[in-house]
Amino acid sequence: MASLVPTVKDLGSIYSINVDSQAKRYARLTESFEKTYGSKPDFIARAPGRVNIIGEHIDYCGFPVFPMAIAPDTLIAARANGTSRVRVANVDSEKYPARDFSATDDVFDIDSRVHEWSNYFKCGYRGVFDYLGRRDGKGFDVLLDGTVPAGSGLSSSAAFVCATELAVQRINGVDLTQSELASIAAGAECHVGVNSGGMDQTASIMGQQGSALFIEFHPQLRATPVKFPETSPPLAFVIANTLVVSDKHVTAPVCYNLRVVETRVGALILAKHLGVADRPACKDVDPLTFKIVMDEYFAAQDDSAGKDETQVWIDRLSKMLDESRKAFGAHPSGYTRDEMASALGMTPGELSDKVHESQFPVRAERFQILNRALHVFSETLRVVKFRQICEHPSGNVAEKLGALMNQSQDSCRDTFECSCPELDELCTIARSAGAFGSRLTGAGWGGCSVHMVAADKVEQVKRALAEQYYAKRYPQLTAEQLGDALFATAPGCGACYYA
Ligand code: NG1
Ligand code: MG
Repeated sequence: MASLVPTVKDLGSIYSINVDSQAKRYARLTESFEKTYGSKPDFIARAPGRVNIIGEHIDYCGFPVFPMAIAPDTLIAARANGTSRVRVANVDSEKYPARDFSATDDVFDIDSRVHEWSNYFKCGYRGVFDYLGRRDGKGFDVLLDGTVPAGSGLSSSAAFVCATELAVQRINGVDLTQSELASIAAGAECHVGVNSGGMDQTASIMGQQGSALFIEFHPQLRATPVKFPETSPPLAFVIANTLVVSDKHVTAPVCYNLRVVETRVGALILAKHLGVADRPACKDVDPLTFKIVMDEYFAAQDDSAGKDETQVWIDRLSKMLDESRKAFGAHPSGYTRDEMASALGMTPGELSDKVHESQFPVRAERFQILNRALHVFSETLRVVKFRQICEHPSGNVAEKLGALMNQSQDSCRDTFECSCPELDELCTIARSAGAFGSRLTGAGWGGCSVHMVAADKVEQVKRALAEQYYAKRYPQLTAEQLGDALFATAPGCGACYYA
């Protein structure tokens, strides 16, 4: 069994950088825990953030994505306290003050209107017990140390919720599978008011050292490790944070949750257009997604004979792109609420219920269904092509993969409208400095960008970003802050325990 303070060798398999400082971090956390609660923790649970390489805003449409776990993470030091109270504290106690609540009632009572850090802990706790159908959770003491910057698109929230789940199941003597943990965590984040997909939680739980993950959500959750092609010099990834904080909690009604609604309404209208809306697979599912509509449309057709899996994807998605242009083409500048409702033969109130607006309210004059659909289907095409190039490399693989990342960024900026000037600027600078491909990662509207770079160009690209972006926009950054905002990363392993 691993010790509470992992050896440098243990850590080497998780953190490709700063292994010594990580060892000190675990030791410090154990010491602080002892100072706070009077005894050593029983164990430390760790869950990483992730960077999405390609496949943005398609997880909640049921389509596959291509992320990898990274070194920044959440550590939760935990010890059973023999009561039913949970005491949570954070090493950054100024920003995140200590809280105390009951494991049997309070964890089920989450006010999503209040931005409160411990809500994410409650989500993780509640997720496990909702799944078990019980309310008899045990109390424990918690000290948390997170290094994934909040609101940066690197999934600090998933790292927090997944680490919590790990701690909760261990304290309560429960043993869930990785798929259960990932699905529970994905569903649990809805309690903080975000109508999210399952990419982040799956990457955090199932991440594999040295591989990205091709994650499918439908018909069931499946994560296939995929290695990047071997090139000379090897491929490396640089993450650059705009330092524009995209606070989902605040922006959800006009950004993230609005996009979810636009794609959900799109799925309903497309199902009607394709004549599959009344089939049980579409009628009885909630929420209906573009993936389900596509599968249902092809269910009765024998379109895959003699084709490999990638070709089937490409043909089906191309057809969906054509059909989307037909289905939504009469509303090139968007739908009003009335127009969406009438396209579906519903009242605006019925439609609002259908997309769960009481839980996730959204605001827009016009809903851009055509553009959102074009992004979703074309982005999925890029994901399956990206995977195919990784698995069957030939020719200029780095250039091909980079081109797909650049096209993804164009689509996120122009068609899905989830970029921002700072993200665009980072991409332009990195490409000029030699990156093969550059794009935003995660939800967008701020947060981080990711750049695929030849290993021998990492310093050159970082220098260009430091001089042309950070020095100009954030001249006051210390070297340490710059290091947290701009760093190279490699695929790391998923959630685990120490001791
Ligand atoms: P981040 O970047 O963590 O806010 C969000 C969603 C993902 C996915 C991406 C966009 C959450 C917890 N995560 O990620 O499910 O939809 O945006 O691809 O909301
Ligand atoms: Mg998040």
